[in-house]
Amino acid sequence: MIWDVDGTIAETERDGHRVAFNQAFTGLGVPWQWDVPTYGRLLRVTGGFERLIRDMEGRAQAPASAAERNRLARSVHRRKNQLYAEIVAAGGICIRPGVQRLMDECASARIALAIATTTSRPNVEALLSNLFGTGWQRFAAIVCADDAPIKKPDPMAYRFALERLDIAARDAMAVEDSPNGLAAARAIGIGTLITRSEYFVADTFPGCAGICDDLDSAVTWRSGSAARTDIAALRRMHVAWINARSSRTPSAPSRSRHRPGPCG
Ligand code: XBP
Ligand code: MG
Repeated sequence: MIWDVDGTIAETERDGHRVAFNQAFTGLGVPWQWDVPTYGRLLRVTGGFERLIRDMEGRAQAPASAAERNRLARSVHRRKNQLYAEIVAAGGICIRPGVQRLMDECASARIALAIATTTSRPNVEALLSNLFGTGWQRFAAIVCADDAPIKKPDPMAYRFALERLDIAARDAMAVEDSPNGLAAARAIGIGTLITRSEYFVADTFPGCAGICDDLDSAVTWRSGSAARTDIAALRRMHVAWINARSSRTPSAPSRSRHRPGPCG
């Protein structure tokens, strides 16, 4: 199970990263703020640094030269990450429903857990150590923006996670909350469960393996549904997704070459 972080494990964006960006703007004398809808539009750009650059391209108050905008984005992003860590340490970000339970179920079933995120490592470490304590080292692979600089929707983070886990794409499942995250996992053939987050609640997610409002709520997939996402639901969803892919892709590896994976 390869987990996205922001929006999937916790609702980090509106009350975490966005608030920290605004505090950094104020502290550094940057004359603008990001309100909730503005940040929602900017979230289509993955990566906090890239988000800053994209926003400045359309702002009259932003520095004129690309070099100056780059410099400003670097210092805002650095300060934002410090402030984000403070928000997390103060208990400002909670784990989403069902995440801890499903991770524990995976661990009991000896299903490896991994992380594939476009977020910088310090933010991932701040969040996971706060949510999971010392147990956050339970992940067999953690791929962050620092490891995979080409960000989602590029599949680089997922490719590196598969390499570190030493498994094939069809033997993994991803858990994501955003269209860019789904596109990244799908691009290398990983079946993806969508757990809707507040900023992507209106998206439709064509091509996902399954979808739910959160992991403790009803989950549906191509040929079934369950009251919540547990290991049994994941296995059935994964099989349905593999079967649907095989019927669309005649050249897919035959069943005899399929190594049994975590979800069937
Ligand atoms: C997460 C991101 C990140 C976070 C902020 O996307 O796009 O940019 O918003 O973190 P995903 P950084 O959930 O798809 O991985 O400031 O460290 O980039
Ligand atoms: Mg996300």
